[in-house]
Amino acid sequence: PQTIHLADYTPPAYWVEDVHLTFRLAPTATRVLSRIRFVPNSDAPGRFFLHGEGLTLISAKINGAPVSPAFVEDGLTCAVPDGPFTWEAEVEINPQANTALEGLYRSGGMYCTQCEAEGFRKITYYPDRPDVMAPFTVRVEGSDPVLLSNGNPVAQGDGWAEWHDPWRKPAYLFALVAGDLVAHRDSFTTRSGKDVDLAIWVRKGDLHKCAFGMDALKRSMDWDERVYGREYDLDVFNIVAVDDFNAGAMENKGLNVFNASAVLASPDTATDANFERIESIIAHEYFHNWTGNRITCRDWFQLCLKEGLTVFRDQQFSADERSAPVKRIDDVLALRARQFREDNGPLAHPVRPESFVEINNFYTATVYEKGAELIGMLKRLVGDENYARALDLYFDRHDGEACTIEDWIAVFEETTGRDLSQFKTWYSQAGTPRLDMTDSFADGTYTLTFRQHTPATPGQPDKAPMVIPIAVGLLSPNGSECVPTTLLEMTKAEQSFTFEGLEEKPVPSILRGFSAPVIVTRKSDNAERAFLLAHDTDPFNRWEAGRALAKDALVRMVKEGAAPDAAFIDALGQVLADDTLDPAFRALVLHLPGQDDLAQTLFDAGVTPDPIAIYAACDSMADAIATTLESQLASLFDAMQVPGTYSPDAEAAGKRALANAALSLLSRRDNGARAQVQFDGADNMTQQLAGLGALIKQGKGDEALQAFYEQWHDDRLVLDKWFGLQCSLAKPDEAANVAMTLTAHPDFEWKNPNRFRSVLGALASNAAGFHHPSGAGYTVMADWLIKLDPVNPQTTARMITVFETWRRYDADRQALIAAELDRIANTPDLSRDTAEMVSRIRG
Ligand code: BAL
Ligand code: ZN
Repeated sequence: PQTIHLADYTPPAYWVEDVHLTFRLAPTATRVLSRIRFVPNSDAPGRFFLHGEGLTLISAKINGAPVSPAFVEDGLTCAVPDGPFTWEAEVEINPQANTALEGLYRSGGMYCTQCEAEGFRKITYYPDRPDVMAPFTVRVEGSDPVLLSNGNPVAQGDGWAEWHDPWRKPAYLFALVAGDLVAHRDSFTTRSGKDVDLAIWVRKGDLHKCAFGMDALKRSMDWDERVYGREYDLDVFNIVAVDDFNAGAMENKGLNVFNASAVLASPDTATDANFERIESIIAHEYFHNWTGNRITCRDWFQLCLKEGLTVFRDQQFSADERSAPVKRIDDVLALRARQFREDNGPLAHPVRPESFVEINNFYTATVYEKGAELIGMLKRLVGDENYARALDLYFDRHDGEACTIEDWIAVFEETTGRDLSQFKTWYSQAGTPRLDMTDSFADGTYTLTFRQHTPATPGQPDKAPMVIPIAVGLLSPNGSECVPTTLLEMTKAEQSFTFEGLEEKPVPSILRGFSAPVIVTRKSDNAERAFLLAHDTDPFNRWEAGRALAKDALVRMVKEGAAPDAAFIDALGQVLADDTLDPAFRALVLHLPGQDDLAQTLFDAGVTPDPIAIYAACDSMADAIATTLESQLASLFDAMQVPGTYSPDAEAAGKRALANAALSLLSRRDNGARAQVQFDGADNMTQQLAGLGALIKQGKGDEALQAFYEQWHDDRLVLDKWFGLQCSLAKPDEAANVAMTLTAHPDFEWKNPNRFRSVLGALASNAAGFHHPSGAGYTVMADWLIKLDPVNPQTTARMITVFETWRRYDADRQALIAAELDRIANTPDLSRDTAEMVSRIRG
């Protein structure tokens, strides 16, 4: 397969002036008629080429005269006139056979599309690249009652509907949906007085699950007007829920298509975490209307231009709607769990990659989450006002264009007069910088000295120093803050900063709010951590101090066979007792570090991690916490019950999170008694699932699992939870077997990505089970990846990242994983997606 390089970018030889499409829908033989007006690009003359994949060409014409194009790799070419011309084609495609869920496909009896990144070429012949933008007019003909496409509805009749999208867009934002759907409707009046019809389209039985998503959409529209000055620009905004979808959702212009799990929620079927995720994904897709759609990417190497910025914007939105400190901690937890892991292994790549084989493999945590961190750093470095001015300039200057990271950086340079060339290194250099720190105090002057170092990553042995915004505060030994948060700008490999006029040596609180995506390698002692946990005014660092205490205690248990640290448990008790602290924050402190996180920490410390030993340490720490803090946890559990009708708001969800964290520990003491009561009496999914999880962990879940199945087997999204919980909570010895048994269950619809992930993804999340020394977890995973690859390469290639950390482990485990990776690699006709991933992971 061909490797595509950023350096090889050339502009398109032909622009598209407008596009007319007619779809004659039929499950196995849909006809797509296109009429496209092309104009030569006088700046970059070249061959006329249209992408196309898996299409049957019925006829083609240029300016009305039949032509016979030449088929070349990935598409066709044809002799064309000098000057503008009209291309017409009729192709046939088979949506029913499209199990890859890219292009036009069938899901649950409806038609839907997914075109990002390169799916439109599976619909018709077209210059399928994001820098070719055009207005689209689409006629949909079919027997379904609902026929949707992008833009505004123009006309409709019996068995047809016409849509026009006046905003020039790349083909990856094209969408079509047809089905027997019903709508949850509402409306929004923009600040300039334009009325927008809003609808969430679902299957009939799901209508009661749309209210929260609609509310989140209206709040997003309002927020984008208030905070970014961005108004919606069509008469309608449609969202459709589909069961079979590779990712979370897609921002198609005016017609967002959502994985049902990312939009449908009712109190009895969705957890607090589900509601929160739905709110952020609805916001994310809506915000793309400006950051992604009105201003798009010149080429796929610029993916972070829209994704990093849009993730940053959705994170800001959630922080405003909920608790900002809790949101920041959650975001950093996710960043460390997914992006740091990626940066530390064979899949490390820059936020703006420089080459790829299959672009679908670069929808990664690095592009998205680290991309968002770069926006946050930029905002910190230039200040809020300059950030707002730079964004205004970006929208004014580039509306309707396909842009690059250079365009993005330029608006900041022009707004501030600052040279941001060093900052750009964050886009080109892979790997997580390590930040070390030493300090000294003499004559009232406190000096902090930082050293930065970024480890080598594939293809990048040597790294340049980065500009790192380090937010620092200083605390007096009595616990009061003597220097409030100050932003230090580190630009060199080693750099010192001084603070004058201090009476005594302060305690530093560094990297407040996680001001840069780096790993602080400085080893503070536990006394300092306990001090910061008790006194830091920065909520993030307060949590971070508790996290460091927990990690230190667990690492000593694994490495040295130490007993659970009584001082840590005592400090935990003090946080739990502090009623001034947000319950959601206390719940986060109560959650022990994840087992994968501990494995990486041990590996970084030069210790080969043993997942079984890590599991045992976490288990015995949880026992010790439950025993020592039992009465406190019991009081907390009672105090945090939320009476009355369920509401997914942040305050109630925070209380439930704390109560359920307590429940999980208390179940070790009461043998699951409270969990059983909660499960039996629950009137919402958060409580029901927490009860079920606690029972499973105590080995008492059989009856509850059966009852849960009987109650929910008709609800696909809830049934995913039933599958997932059994795999993620299975004991290490049993996990592979549980997964294998569940894959034989009649409800294991393995071609549905959500269901596939609910078993195989959940197995991988069970670190000790997946990495059981028998290798059974690896084998069941590889068996299923091999089976899924010909059906759905994208989901396979994403799932294979479960093996990305394999070099951390001992020789026996490495040999077992290598054998499975080789087995996958040697599978005949492996997809380009999976072949690229397996070769990068295997190295
Ligand atoms: N653009 C793909 C889905 C998303 O990031 O919103
Ligand atoms: Zn996005």
